[in-house]
Amino acid sequence: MDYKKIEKKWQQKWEDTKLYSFDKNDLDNKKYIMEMFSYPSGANLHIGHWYNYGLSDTYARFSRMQGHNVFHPMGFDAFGLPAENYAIKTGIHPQDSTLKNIETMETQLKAMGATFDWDYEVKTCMPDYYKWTQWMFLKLFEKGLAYRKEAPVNWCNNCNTVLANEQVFDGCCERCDTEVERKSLTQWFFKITEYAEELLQDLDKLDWPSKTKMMQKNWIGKSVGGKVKFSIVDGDDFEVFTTRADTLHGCSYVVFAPEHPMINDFVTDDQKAEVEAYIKMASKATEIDRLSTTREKTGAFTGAYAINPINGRKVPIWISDYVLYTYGTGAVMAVPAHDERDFEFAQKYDLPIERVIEAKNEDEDDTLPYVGYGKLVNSEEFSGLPVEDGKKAILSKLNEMESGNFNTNYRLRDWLISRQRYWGTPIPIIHCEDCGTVPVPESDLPVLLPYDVEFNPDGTSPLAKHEEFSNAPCPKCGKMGKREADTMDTFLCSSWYFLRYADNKNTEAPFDKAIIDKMLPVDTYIGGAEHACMHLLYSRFFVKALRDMGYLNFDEPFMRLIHQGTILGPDGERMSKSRGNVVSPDSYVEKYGSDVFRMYLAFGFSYIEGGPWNDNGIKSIHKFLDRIGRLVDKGLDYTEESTTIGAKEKDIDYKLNYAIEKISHDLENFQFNTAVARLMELVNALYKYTDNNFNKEYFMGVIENLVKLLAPFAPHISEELWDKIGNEYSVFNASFPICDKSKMVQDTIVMILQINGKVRGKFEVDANISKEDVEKLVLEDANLNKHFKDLTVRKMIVVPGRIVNVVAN
Ligand code: ANZ
Ligand code: ZN
Repeated sequence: MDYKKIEKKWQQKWEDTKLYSFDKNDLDNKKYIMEMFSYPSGANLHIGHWYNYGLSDTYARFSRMQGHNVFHPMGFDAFGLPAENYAIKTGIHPQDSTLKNIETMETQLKAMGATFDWDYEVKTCMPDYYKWTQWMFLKLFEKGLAYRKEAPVNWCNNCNTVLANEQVFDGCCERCDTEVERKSLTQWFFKITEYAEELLQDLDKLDWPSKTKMMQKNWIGKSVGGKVKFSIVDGDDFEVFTTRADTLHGCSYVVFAPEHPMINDFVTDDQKAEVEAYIKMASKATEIDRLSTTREKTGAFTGAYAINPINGRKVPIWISDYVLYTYGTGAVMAVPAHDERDFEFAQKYDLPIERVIEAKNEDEDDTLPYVGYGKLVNSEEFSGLPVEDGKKAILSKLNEMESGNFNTNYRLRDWLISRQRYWGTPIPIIHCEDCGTVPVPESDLPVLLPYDVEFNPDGTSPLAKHEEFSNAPCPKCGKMGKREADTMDTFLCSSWYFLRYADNKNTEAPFDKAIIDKMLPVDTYIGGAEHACMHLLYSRFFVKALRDMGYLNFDEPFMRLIHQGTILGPDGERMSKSRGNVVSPDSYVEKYGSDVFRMYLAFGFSYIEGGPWNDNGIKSIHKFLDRIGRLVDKGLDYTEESTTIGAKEKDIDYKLNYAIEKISHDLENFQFNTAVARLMELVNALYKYTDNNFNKEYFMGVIENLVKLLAPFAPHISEELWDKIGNEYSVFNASFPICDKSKMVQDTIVMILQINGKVRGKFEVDANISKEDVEKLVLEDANLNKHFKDLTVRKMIVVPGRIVNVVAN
């Protein structure tokens, strides 16, 4: 078969007949299947695209053939840094390169033969889309969920720009390798922390990989602890956050994060120089570095002392970057005997290490630092209490003393959404001298992103230099103000695109509530695991916030989540240009066509796991498809007289239904490789069947089912074969075979005979035979009882349908 010709032909027909159009009038029967949309890069589709999109398309086709009204849209995550960096390098405007890349990718995705309904496409860089991203911002702003504050950000002194956390590698700028500094700038934030508890609780509702749920859980990082109030000798009070109030008697010093604004108030003149030098040095480390447990602890003594509220003891105040300013209260009570970081720090700076917890039972090793949950010692009246009771007792004593209280803390931070970049959605805000931060009225949206902008990075937001954009009248008082020049993090564009898909042409609203309440949540979402704590969390936040504002009626965006694995280079390493191990799909597709390539990806890897690339199996898939083609011909060309239906057909019935059952199960679970293996077994059995004369009518019935089973994997070839056997267009309007269980009961089964646990023979019995009859048969049948004729039978154990074990001596 000329696969490439077949592909062109059917792709054309699918397009002409709008085969994959979603039926808007049948929303009750919808099934929303989507993949994470694509970033429009200039290169051709890589193996990852084929793997992600090709195989989820197999799933979408299967669902469609099962009778679902499948909604399978595609779009482009089109704003962002790569296009801007490419522009800085080449001078090609990001808009021009992006739109061109989108066009190329659309063509390529169509050539893959995927069932996307392009009528629902979204492109995040188009005004008809980002108008509504701006609308989202305004709604969050109105609700108090978007706010502006000064915050430390990653700053590159060479590129003169803020960098996202993901752009910082080992503390250095990804572009120029300059050491990144922390700098305080006024930034926009979304208050995702307001939803921390619900984001945590609702994970239980989701059919997601447990590892991903665990990652979100840890990222949200709930811990229940208390705040304890200390006072500074001759100074103000401050609070520390602790989950181990029971260890308060062992606090031998306290530590402030270097960014803590109080430090200035209490640092002594003697220590000022050292403290300032340390603060400067610490500002270079990223939060990720600071959280590292292996990094050597550093710090400086402030010269000041604090009073431990539980016993009035005077303890020194240090600063160190192992304490984060943004977590808890930004200050900790250090208990070196029972905390590893404190222990390390105390050893280095020779601070007292005093045990206040000891193991409850003697077998437990409690050498210091002991972080276990034993009982309190050296803790005045609290000594002897188990840790949990000690915590409560100490906190309630402090409460009486008004020095402490219970409190829940989350590691999750508010989401920093502003970027000092050009190629993104403008933030719809005008700064007015008199009125302050004024939102652009909804009727003035979109705030268009101007084209003629100088976007070479020089430390200021590119949009600020565009006079026409920048100067705008205040919507409140009319006085000239300045437009917000920062753009939005592109993760904002992708936090709601699955909502827009459902109603992408709406010009009045981002979407119609009635429509999306029916079409959402997404039933199955397929994409990479690397998005666990960003996109997948942000989208959940958006849905919850929109729900609370009354724009939709569900709690979660993605009910089921599948992560495809990664295809690695042949060397087992991640494919990358610099390693030179990138395998391009192009030559394979050129040589074998899209069906063979897709089916090979299905067969050669476990979808969820991926693995190193090899093309060993691709030829055999090619042969396999040819073989199916010949099998169909064998049936069509058969001119001998048909045999009568009998045992052979019964056997094929069994194998066909077995294949149907397994393949359906495997497809539902994204286990494509085993599904293809079942298909191969079936084809082998059918070849055997046609070795001798057969029943043509019966055989063509089986072939029809075979083609349907093949269709999700090799859509073009199946459509061609479907047509060839004289069926009405299209195989994708036909229903996927359903397993007929009655055909799967075999009349006879083979049982194994064991004597004292050793296999001695096999025998065939009626499938429905009773235990008693099996025993009788074994005792009476000469062929069977000969194995134990010289022994006395003591016992007979029958495992129905499988084994008889005769115990004899
Ligand atoms: C005293 C103590 C004694 C602590 C002990 C632990 C063990 P989780 O569970 O992750 O929330 N901590 C508090 N604020 C911090 C900050 N801003 N930066 C770094 N560490 C901070 O961790 C809570 C514990 O982390 C708190 O309990 C505090 O140390 C520390 F034997 O207080 B603990
Ligand atoms: Zn004003």
